[in-house]
Amino acid sequence: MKLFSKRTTTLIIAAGIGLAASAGAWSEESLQDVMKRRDLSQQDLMAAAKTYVPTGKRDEFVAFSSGGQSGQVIVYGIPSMRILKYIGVFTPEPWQGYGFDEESKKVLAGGKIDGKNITWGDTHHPAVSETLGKYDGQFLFINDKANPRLAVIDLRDFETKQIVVNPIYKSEHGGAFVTSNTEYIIEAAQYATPLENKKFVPLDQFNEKYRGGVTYWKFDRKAGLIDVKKSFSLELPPYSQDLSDAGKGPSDGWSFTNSFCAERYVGGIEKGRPPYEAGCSAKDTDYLHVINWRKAAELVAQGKAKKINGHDVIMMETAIKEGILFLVPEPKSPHGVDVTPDGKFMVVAGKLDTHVSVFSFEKIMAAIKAQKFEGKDPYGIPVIAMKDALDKQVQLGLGPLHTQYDSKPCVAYTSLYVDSQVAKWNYCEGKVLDKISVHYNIGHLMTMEGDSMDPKGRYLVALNKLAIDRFTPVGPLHPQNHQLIDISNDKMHLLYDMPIPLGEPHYVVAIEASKLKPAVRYKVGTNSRNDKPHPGMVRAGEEKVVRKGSNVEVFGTLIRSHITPETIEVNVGDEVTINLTNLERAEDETHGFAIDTYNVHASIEPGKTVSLKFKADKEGVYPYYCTEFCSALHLEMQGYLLVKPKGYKAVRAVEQKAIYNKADYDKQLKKIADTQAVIDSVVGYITSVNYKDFPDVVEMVNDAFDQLGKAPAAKAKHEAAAKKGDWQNATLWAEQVWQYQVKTADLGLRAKTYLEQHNAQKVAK
Ligand code: K7E
Ligand code: CUA
Repeated sequence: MKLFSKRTTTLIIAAGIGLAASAGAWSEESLQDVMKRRDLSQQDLMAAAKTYVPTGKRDEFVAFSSGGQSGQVIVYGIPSMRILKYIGVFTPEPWQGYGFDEESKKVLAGGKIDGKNITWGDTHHPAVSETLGKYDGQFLFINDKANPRLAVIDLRDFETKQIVVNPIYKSEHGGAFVTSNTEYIIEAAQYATPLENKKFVPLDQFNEKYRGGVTYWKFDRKAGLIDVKKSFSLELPPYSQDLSDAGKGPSDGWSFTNSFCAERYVGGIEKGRPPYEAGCSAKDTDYLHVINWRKAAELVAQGKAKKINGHDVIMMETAIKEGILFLVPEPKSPHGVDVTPDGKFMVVAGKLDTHVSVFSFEKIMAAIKAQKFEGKDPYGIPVIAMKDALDKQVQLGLGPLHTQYDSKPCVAYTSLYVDSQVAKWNYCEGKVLDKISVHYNIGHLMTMEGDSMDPKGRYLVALNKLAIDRFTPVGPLHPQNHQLIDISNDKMHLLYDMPIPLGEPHYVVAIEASKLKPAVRYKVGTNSRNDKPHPGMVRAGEEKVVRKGSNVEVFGTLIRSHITPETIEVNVGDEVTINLTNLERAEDETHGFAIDTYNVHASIEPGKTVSLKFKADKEGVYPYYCTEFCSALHLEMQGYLLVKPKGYKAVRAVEQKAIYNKADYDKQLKKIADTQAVIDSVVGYITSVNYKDFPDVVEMVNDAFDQLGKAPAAKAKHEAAAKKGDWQNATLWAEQVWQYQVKTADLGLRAKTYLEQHNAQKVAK
């Protein structure tokens, strides 16, 4: 697209007026007319008013949703439910260049298992980092159930920085859950396997050789990374550990992990054995694992762990002897275990039981202190009787799964999978307060900061597995349905249905938007994936191509509207590395970079440096271009990669026929003078107000002057050419001066608009 000419613009406006007139004066429709035409009730209008975020306004909360099988994270706003971003995590994501530039490939390579590239993930549970049990908005963690991995996302730039592979599991589900100060990120195994897992072990040795476990990944907040060496695990029985939660307040230092199939049943329907589903739910109870992680960490420091696959594991024998591991029977096939905001209770919901069980941390501690156990499990772990640990059970409905909390004391919400309902109830008094139907089959639910010590109430999102009859059909595979529910009153009200078309999200967390402080730009030359200066970075004017044998390394830059260099010549068979730095300081001035055939793409946000690597194994002509519509001359942001055949010799240099004359040159000079007048007036305005109080504007102004600072060199060139009567080069270099001016003016106008909108004040000169 080129800029519209005046004539086209006039035509478009004229056409617009004609359309409005023929459609019968839409603007004169009343609210009642619209309600009638669109068949809307008063309730619909109320829901719309509660969720609609007008242009220019923003959401109160930001949600981070697991992207399920997409291996990504979905970011959306609440209450508008507008999607803001997809974050590539376990899966390549081309828009962000994730998995296509060298820096992000390195992050993904952290997720290789036994040298195998795994380019998808089954993300289940995101967790925001916490300080003193409250969301601090600094980091996000998410697990991959299919391949036992955990990822770290930095919320300064919403980029994935690290993927770690669990060294002893083959699947995991009870992650990511953080301890109160994000000392550790908890991850529990799901399907039991031998922990070394190097050799074949037949299923008939399930009870003896197969194991579960819980891993505590140590988080180094300063580095923003998991410290693999300081992380450890606990060996657990092969009970199919499920969801976990960390204690808080009085229960800080402890963690809780559910299990299902404590029967340790091994199926084999094809051999005539009853299937897993029958064998795994035969007993009335499974086990809640109660673990003192703080003491466990001390034991590891004292050298009491065993190294398995190079990783510290506290064996069951040690855990029992040291008194850090206990079991509590819980109604069969439980799913969620959710610690209350005050840290006093653990709410467990069993899929096959109509009750939620509220366990008391105080009672559990009393039983441990008195050494009051009803017995031991087959591995010798002390078992606390259910009645000695239980505070109460509350009947909620069919298929309770997960629980979240309100800002109002004692108020909890539990999802009912089979009933397709959300139950609101009071866990102090043990009574049901309200129920609302959802469409259909809810898994997790989520309230604002509702798993922290400081829930914010207001909204609840129901994450429904089925979306029957809610959306326009799009084939047999339906989108998922996130339903927004108003919980600010006694009765719950359904506000909005949001289709999620990327995978099956299992869990979502939402944080107050004001707690997030994302950056707008990087320090020039930053490798965003490790936050360090990138060795491939160059500044304007320093661009170069370095050849060492058959290795060609390009050090290039991008700024509106050119890529430097504009031609890259290599020989067939060369190993090519292209480093690119985006020199822009202006907000949202991202450039993309793509070369056809070689499967490379980069997203280079202001200040970022990336490198792209490929082998130029086929001679030919390969255009490269910027993939973001960054400016009026974006299409001209282009160049050629020329892969020359063996032994090629250039015959002559590129020559272009002269087409400009003195009149053209004079026209250019006039254009430059006019544009300068615009720049002067904008600069006059900006410097007349307190623009220095607005860091974003300061960046734009710096950027603008950076552009204008390049004009004198081009001016010298056009003047020198004009002196010699070389009108061709004089005209083109004058055009280049104007290009710098246009970019300056563009930034200046943006700065001016920003200042006006933010009520900048006049300053004394
Ligand atoms: Cu219930 Cu993986 Cu938390 Cu799905 S999980 S719903
Ligand atoms: Cu840069 Cu388009």
